[in-house]
Amino acid sequence: MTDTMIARLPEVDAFLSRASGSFIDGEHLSGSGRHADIIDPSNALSLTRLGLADEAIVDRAVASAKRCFDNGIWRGMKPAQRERILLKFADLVEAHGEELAQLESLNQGKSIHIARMVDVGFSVDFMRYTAGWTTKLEGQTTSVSIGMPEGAEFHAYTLRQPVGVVAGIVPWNFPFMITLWKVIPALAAGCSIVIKPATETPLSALRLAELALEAGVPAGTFNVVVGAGSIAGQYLAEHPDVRKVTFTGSTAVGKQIGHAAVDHMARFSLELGGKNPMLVLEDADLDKAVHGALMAGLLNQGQVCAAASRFYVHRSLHDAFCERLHGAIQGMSVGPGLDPAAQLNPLVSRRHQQSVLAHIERAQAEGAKVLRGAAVPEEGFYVSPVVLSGVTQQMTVAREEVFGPVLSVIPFDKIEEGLAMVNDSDLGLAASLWTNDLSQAMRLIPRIEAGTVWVNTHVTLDASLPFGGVKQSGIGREFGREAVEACTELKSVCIAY
Ligand code: TAP
Repeated sequence: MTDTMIARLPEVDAFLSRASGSFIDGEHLSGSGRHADIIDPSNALSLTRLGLADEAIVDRAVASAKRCFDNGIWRGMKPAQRERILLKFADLVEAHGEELAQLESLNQGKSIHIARMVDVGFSVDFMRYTAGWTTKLEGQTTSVSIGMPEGAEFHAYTLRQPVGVVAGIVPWNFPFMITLWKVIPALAAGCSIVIKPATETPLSALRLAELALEAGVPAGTFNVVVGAGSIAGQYLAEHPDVRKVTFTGSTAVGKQIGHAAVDHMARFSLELGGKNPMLVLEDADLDKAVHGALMAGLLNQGQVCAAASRFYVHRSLHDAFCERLHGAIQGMSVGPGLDPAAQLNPLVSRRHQQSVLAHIERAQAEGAKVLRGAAVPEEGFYVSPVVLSGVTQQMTVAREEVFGPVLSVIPFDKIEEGLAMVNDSDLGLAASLWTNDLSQAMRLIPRIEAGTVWVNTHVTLDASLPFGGVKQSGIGREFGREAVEACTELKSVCIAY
């Protein structure tokens, strides 16, 4: 650990003493009587204690969102006015960027650099881009051929209308950013929203709800319920007044949410993580591939749905690739997120730390060779990163999402063999291909089973590029026009004259 920790801003401490639980109708609300400590993953100490929502509090949040939707206070505004408010919200997030980055780093454990650049920096771009769709949603006129009654003429068109109350259920790996991925498309479409953050990481969503209010988003349009997934989350997904559920998290919970949504015919989108491969061809630039692998595998300690965790490397590069990855992870400095010199930070929780350690033990027991990284402190939820060599497709670590700093390397000889292993997964969120052979890349891209394929890069997202999975990685897309349209219903109108 280094002695370069940055000082906490007074605004962070002020927020920690102000937050009390959920945020409904523009006010903090302490909850049902049950409480949870919100933990700093670097030392396992409590940052604050929040009241937890039960079903009655979820009812209040949904009722507040529905009231705002029904009275048209938000959706009835001129689109340009809503766009201006969302842009002001983005300006406020930018102006409070350091405070928000510190809050996210403290609660999630992540590096302050990532919190500043990715969580806040990317989110501000995302907010501005998505706010722009507010004024660009449109239907179409269609050329109908209706033949009766005789002599009648018709004018027909489609109308895009906000779907109603949206429920957003958010995980703990990028709580700030993923909250905004749910909130901004919903608000741009004219919906109101109830966010349920992960119980471990609710702080940034609560602060965002305050800033939205300050920007002019009417009270009740953006509510946050802090409560257990099995109680508040499930009840929210099942709520008859919720018209769309958007979820990011595990495949198992995603399926339950999909079923709950279908039961009351709510629309739903599910972003369910991945077991994402990197395919390094014989001609690849090894320096770039190693650098890319470290970035793709260890960003946020590997707690990234799009992280690379299976590395298929041509046999001619395999040993050098493993050696260089191993060298890099041994030399990493370790410390809390608020230590700018730390390259490796704690995982989000004791529960998740134990799950990742169990995956590493199991991989070793199944025959993988474990190349360990820098030593980590016992205090806090750290896991030393590992490179696993000698991994086979059948091993659990090659098949299940670990969501931690665990890089499994598997050699291949023929491209077809590498491609077959890339596609040999139930999951299909993202993949990357490393080669300088343009024709090879162009031939392989359509054959890779993933929602996103990167070439010579990995985990590079943009607000304009739809993001989501195929196979067990989910249904629907975040970002771009698709994310906003997914918060609308298409109405067909046919006028006889
Ligand atoms: P999940 O259980 O899927 O949690 C994600 C969100 O769903 C949290 O807000 C959680 O609330 C809520 N939730 C849990 N059970 C629910 C239910 N029955 N109905 C409605 N909402 C519910 O993820 P996890 O257990 O925290 O992590 C498990 C694994 O999921 C990880 O190891 C990783 O493999 C994967 N994961 C993937 C992603 C992405 S980005 N795709 C993100 C996180 C985790 P609580 O926090 O209160 O439980």
